[in-house]
Amino acid sequence: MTEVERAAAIMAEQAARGMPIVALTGAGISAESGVPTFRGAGGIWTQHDPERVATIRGFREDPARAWAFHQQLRRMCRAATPNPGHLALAWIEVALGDSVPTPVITQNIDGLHQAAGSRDVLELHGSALRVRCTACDYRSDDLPDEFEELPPHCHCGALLRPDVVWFGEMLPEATIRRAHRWAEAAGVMLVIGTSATVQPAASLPVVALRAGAEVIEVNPEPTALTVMADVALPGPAATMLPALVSALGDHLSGETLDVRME
Ligand code: BV8
Ligand code: ZN
Repeated sequence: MTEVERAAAIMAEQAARGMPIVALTGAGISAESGVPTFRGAGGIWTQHDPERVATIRGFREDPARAWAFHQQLRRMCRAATPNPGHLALAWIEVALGDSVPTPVITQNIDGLHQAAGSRDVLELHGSALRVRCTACDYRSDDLPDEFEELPPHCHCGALLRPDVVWFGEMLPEATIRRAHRWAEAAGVMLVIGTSATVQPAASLPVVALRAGAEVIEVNPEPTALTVMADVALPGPAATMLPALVSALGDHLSGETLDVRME
């Protein structure tokens, strides 16, 4: 039995018991959509100092500089389309139907899971596509990518900011609470494309393991989680996840789930 088949058998068994199949994703699942990862070769943090562009202090120091970075990020996210990895997760949701919860907890801010059709996406770090006011409760996810002047201002006169969670900022309370609950309830946690370095997201797989979930990691590189995972699938998400879904199909209603990923 290959590791992909073993992972599929674990998912099928947990799904048959109605146990949630919870995905936790990081920047790696969007790599094959052309959105660069943050760490590792060519990562965003090798070209930009997160202190200056991804902290509230850096924003306050020079909002135009932070906005120039985020404007670039927004452009890349807007230009990206879901890859077979995103589509495979949306397929799992369809294939398992309403009787098995399949939430997607993501650290990503690119909106690609929603674009792929996943319906229960928890955005731990917000969205690069959404903008909010630093003073009033204005929020929008359809402002133009190119603002005439940087930094952009709200109609109330205050500065606008990307609706993302910067380092040192709290995650949206309700979202991280729900993510914790899913980690505790999970039958399986698929941990895909994350270096498992940023807290508190990186603690979710440990919460799941402690609560008795089986953890399947999809990542071409080993991470701190790999030794703890029940199955490690060492490859890119856009290849591994469709293979996993096809193997899962062999277990569901007996025929191969023909997951055509065009
Ligand atoms: C918080 C928005 C409470 C950015 C991001 C000391 C001082 C202050 C804080 C801390 C501290 N020590 C720890 C902390 C907490 C800090 C933290 O964890 N720091 C780390 C770096 C040590 N966390 C926080 O600050 C969080 N808030 O804790 O508040 C608090 C407050 C004050 C003090 C203490 C606590 C907020 C965290 C959120 C930060 N915002 N993004 C923006 O857009 O402006 S984080 C950033 O990292 C992205 O969101 C990203 O998603 C996230 C995690 O990275 P990954 O997704 O894992 O991506 P990465 O590039 O790292 O890895 C990619 C992986 O994919 C690799 O493993 C690679 O092998 C793999 N891969 C590559 N290709 C593929 C692939 N996998 C599959 N397929 C492929 N094809
Ligand atoms: Zn305002």
